[in-house]
Amino acid sequence: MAVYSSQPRLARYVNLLLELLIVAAIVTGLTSWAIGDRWSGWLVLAHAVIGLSMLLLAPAKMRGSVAAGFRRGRATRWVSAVFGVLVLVTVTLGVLHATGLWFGVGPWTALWTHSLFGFLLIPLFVWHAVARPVRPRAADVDRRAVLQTGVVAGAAAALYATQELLTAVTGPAGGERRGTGSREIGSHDPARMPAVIWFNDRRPDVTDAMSWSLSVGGTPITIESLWARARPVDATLDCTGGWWSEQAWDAVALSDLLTDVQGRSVRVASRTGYDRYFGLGDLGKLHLAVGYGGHPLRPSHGAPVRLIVPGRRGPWWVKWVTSVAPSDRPTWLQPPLPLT
Ligand SMILES: Nc1nc2c(c(=O)[nH]1)N[C@H]1C(S)=C(S)[C@@H](COP(=O)(O)O)O[C@H]1N2
Ligand SMILES: [Mo]
Repeated sequence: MAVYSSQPRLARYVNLLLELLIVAAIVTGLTSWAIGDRWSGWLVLAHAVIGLSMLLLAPAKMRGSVAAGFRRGRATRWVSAVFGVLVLVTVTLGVLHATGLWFGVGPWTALWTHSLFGFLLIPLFVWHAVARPVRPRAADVDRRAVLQTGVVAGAAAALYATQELLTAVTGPAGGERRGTGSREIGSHDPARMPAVIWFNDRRPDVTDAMSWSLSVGGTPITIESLWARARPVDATLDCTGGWWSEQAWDAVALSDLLTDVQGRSVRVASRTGYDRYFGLGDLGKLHLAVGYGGHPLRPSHGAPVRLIVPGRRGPWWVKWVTSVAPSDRPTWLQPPLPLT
């Protein structure tokens, strides 16, 4: 492994910084995505600056260890190349999403594809970190390194500010952007609101809403009785695919239907098997919606009844709900992506 420690200082520095940036990008990306609205504005800002820093370092990386790696000609150089290209494509998709220059094709929105590639990057990153370890020397972490890092971060922040200013002025995307980075579509116009379903899920055939079977805390509840109790609740569905839409949902608070819950969480399950577990502290936010703007939900939007969770991202908004039940499962014991 002498080769690595004999790398020039600048190449070592670039490699180390890139590695830290990728970890930071994955962490900020995943958390901004998982937590909902509260801190996501700051996380999205950090995520953007991290991504742009990686772009700025790309030329130095190409001149340094990429060129050297190709000269060495190991068979696995192609895996490294795929990794590098995937990083560049992922960051580029992030920029396309943020600027609205390209929204994507159909369900393959720029942001969704960005996240998918982000997930694919994780194993490649781990492989790369093990197979091509960066061997920093104690002397590398000096004033010069701190200064260089400051310059890279400052340049990336300036680039981001310019990018945001240009998009605000020229507005290629249209649609107001939230702190989460998502853009507005079809608010108070459900016909224009997109419908999103995971690849492995399928919309159930609902022929008769009135015979839908829904049980809340073990008690059967009819759609009719939900309509009778429903009140308008303004809430914003913010899909991780990069769009948001506000509707006046006709909805009933779960806290009105479910009292005295015993257990560690509440499981909300779809007829399709898709489910999410919520902490008991979240119960006040959860609502069962049967319509929007006084009209019943469309089949693709979860008819006859779906969950709405103000302040949480789209994946939590379970559609075609058949059961709400207390559970002993802690909420952390669920996949970040609902796999049905
Ligand atoms: N049963 C089920 N519910 C689901 C999904 C799904 O695939 N299956 N997708 C979720 C995601 S990712 C989002 S963004 C919203 C989309 O709601 P919409 O189709 O009404 O826009 O539903 C959520 N609820
Ligand atoms: Mo979504």
